[in-house]
Amino acid sequence: MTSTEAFETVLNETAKTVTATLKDVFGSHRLIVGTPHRLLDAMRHGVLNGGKRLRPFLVLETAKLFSAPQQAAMDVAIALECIHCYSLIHDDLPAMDDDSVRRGKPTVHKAFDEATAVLAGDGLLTLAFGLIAEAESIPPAPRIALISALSRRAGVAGMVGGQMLDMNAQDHDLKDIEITRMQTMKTGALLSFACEAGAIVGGATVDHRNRLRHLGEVLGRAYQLSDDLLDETGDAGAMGKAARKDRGQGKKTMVALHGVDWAKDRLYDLSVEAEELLKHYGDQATTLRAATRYIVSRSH
Ligand code: GRG
Repeated sequence: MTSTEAFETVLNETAKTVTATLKDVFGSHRLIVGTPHRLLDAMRHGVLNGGKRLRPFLVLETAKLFSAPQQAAMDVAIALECIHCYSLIHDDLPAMDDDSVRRGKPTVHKAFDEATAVLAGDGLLTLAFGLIAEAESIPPAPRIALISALSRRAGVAGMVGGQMLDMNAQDHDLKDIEITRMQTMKTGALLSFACEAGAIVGGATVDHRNRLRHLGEVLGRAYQLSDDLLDETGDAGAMGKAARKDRGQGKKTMVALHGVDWAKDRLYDLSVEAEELLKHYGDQATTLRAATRYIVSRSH
């Protein structure tokens, strides 16, 4: 078994636990009472449809560095996955990326309709903040810190703003620095929240919070770069080679701008930067090191 395969096994195990917890949340009294059936079904479709659960995994693993209570870490991990799934539902809409398949299944607007998909995304976004606000596993001060950090990272100066920059970029060429900014906001912001959240629930110092936020940013850049490399070179993964290449056509990416070899060198630089940050945590960070290698190597 290669180290990537070993890591995928660990990631899959975590994904199963996260999905089981999400099933509990979406079958709970809190959601069933008062939510229109069709809306709840659409939200379930957008959340319980597979997915690697990478963001929850990062919350849970970084929380372990500080021996944070597992329930507290899981509560944040679930909220973050709700936000990620909302972003995918909206990203797939005809007004945005116009995709009909997500995680191997029909997108929410295909399985339901566009208005329901918009509302399902809205429902998941607002639910996420409610789940953290009501999480009794987390004391009030870190709860507020989490809500504040998540609102910044998921919002207009984070993921939503990054998506706006991406939409604006459809009709004109972007410079290197503009692509980096857009991707840091669109993809990096939630990953940086995931890593920092572990430090927040673990009651860690500001230095740890900053370091782990930085780690998340580095992982976000690496994740986006490897995703763009997969689009450029095509890959016979879940999506299939032709679909991958087709999806990558005309996209404003660093790989399109600088080429495949440049991107591979940059991925190596990012893995070194992540290793440096993880050195502070010694053997406790073994799984996070494996996560870094997985993110960097999934495109080659
Ligand atoms: C609509 C506000 C709004 C934001 C959309 C998530 C997003 C922002 C856009 C997705 C665009 C994209 C292809 C980004 C690259 C990173 C990536 C591959 C995200 C998909 O996340 P994964 O790989 O997916 O973690 P799973 O399905 O495993 O959860």
